[in-house]
Amino acid sequence: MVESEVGKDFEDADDYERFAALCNLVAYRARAIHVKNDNAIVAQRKKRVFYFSLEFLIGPLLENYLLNLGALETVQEALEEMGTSLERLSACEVDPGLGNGGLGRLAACFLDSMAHEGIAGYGNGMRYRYGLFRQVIKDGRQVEETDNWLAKGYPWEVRRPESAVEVTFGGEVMRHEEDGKYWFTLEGGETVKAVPYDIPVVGYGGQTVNKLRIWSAEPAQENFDLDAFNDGQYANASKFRTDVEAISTILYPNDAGEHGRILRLKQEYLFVAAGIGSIMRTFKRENTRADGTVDWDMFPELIAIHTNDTHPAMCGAELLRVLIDEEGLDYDRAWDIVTRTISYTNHTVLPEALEKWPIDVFHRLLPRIYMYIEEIDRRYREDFIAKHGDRMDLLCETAILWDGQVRMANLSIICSHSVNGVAKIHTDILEREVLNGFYQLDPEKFNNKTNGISFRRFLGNANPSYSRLITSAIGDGWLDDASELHKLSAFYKDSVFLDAMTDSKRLNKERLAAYIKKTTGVELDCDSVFDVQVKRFHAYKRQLLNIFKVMDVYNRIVNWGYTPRPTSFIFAGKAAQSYTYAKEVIRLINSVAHVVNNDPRANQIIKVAFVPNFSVSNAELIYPAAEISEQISTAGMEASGTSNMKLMANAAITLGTLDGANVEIAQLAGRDNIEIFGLTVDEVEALKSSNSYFAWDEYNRDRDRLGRVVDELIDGTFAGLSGNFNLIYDGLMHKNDADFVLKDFHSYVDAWEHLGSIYGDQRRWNAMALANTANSGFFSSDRTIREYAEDIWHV
Ligand code: CR6
Repeated sequence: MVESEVGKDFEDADDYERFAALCNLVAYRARAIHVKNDNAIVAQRKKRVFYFSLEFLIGPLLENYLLNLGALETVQEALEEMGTSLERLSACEVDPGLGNGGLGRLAACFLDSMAHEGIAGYGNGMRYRYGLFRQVIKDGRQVEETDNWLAKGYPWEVRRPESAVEVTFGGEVMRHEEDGKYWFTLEGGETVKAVPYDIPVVGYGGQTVNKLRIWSAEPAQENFDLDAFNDGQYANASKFRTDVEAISTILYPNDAGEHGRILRLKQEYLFVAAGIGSIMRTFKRENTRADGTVDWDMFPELIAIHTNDTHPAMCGAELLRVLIDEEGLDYDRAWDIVTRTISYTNHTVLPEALEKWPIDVFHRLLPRIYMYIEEIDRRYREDFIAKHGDRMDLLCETAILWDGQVRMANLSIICSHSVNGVAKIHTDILEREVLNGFYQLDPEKFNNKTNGISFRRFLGNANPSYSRLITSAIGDGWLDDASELHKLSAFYKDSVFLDAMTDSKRLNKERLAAYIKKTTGVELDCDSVFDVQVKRFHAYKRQLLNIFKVMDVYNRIVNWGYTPRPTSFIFAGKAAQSYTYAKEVIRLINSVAHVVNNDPRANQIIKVAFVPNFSVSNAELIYPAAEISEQISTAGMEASGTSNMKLMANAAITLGTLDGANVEIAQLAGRDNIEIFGLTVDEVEALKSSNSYFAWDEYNRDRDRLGRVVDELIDGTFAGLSGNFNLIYDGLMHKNDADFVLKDFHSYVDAWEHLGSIYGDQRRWNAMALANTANSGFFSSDRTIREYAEDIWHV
């Protein structure tokens, strides 16, 4: 294979060439299965699911695909015989940063699970030229560098120019009339070519291979200006190409936040229009009758389109446009097809993340789509007034066009037959508050689908020592069906098993410590507790609360001779490039690390490490080594969270608030096996609505510990690396601590100390940790996908 792939002998090929050849071999096998599956889908008239998402954080694929094809061990052995190793070759794999955080990784886990469940499920996304930025830390600060993930090419993708779709922006809508009939066309505008790249998605068991299709924007015609080029104006000569390609150049680096850029709107329309164009083509090929007519009634029977958050909100309007303008269906029939085909998941309650676009911008960029949105809105209002004329308050809340803006969540909901949240408590909050208007009108449309994760990747591949231990105890059925992990409950009192857990954790801690030493220079003590908070940086996720705890522990060690359980505090995560506050929290963590790690009075007891550039690949080193899982968001703010599930599966004990999926973790693991602290959702709501929370009261109540930590933000204690932290100080003391950091401080530190007191009894600790793994099976994305398949997609 190496010979034919790179034209060299195996001996002469370098690691990358060998790696690429191996990928090609796997992809070759995968594509053969895919073609077979595809033929069967057509023959059996099986329904296909298209998962539209602007983000897919797929991570490295090689080891995962070998595991799924049942070839992991064989390949490992073969490579060793050839004088190399799988570990060495997979180290060459890039980790495509085509997502921000949880939402993007969820989409990738869903692809894996759809393939595992034998569902014909396809991802539809964007092929960004540059992934999310690479984070480096300089003087404690996050610095963003370009992530040129395609520099060496990407061995898993296949370019499919023959399946390109033309997409038009701008232009003018013209009305035509003949014999009393009228219709519209779009004239002029800028037409770009969306070119798909396909990546195979290999399901566990090797029976199903689906694909992820990602789109790249290219000029529709080669508009190269030869005259300009000959004049020496090279940039002008290819300006058009550059403008078009800009559409698929970057992924907006924002997690759960609004993106107010016109290029973002272009991306949203491009991947929607291209995706629907390609679905249409296949549908028509497979459903055109002998007389040339198309069996449109079959459309919702054979196709489900799922919209991941509001980014694909235009799916409804685009499908309507194609069915009416291009296929000649009447409005009512087309609308019926739209609403029976589309479904929508909401991923956040943050008001700033509920996407809105100014009508004038929208109208100029997408005039025909805008007309359809206007029509959807007009009919919605008409129907609303007929049915609930006395509830104009609800109409303000639920209409699409309002206050000069297009409200994308409302568009998504109106075009969908199903709306779901991503954890029980999140769905409750949607129904009760954020989307209450819609819920009152149509409660049947709402349902919950608690998120899930891929156990094969995050336990199977990421944690080989623990996986082997689990498999030796209960067999490897858990890879196929994570609920089998329940069988581990037979080992809660098995001292041999519990001691083996310590050994496995130790190996993982050493592996992570070596990585942290290499990337940051910080040396961790593997006898200390590994306390981990890894996720995007956001005020509501309260990394600030965590570092406050570290500052307090440090103060007490240095001043009061306090000896806590020795602990390594490990942080990782990126902050959106423009999110100054979150970046200041990163700088604070690194500044505290700098002081603590260099203070001989404390550094034998505690250390702080910030792992730069959090990504799927280093996450796979971090989760298995964790012992405490920090899930400390302000109650009511985290829709679900998924690192909480990955850490639970890897036998870390959750220290968390009753927020997002933590609530379900607590129920499943049992309250004795998880440490809950802090305000509840109801308490947070009560404090907010009564305006009875005052940050200064908290500060004054405890000047010795909490007050001191707050003062240290601005008194120079941690200013050594790059200065004080006035912005954070102001947010707490002058803007009254919107995230209740001060309010939850004491119950949080107490809860942490309680965990530290248990840790000394390793068997007790491991039994608790094992109860977490044993009860984590519910959080398999296979389960989540089965629920989507049954309740929403009907496949
Ligand atoms: N930031 C939620 O905040 C959830 C994921 C996946 C998020 C997080 O709690 O687990 O989605 N929301 O459902 C958005 O991105 C809008 C996230 O990743």
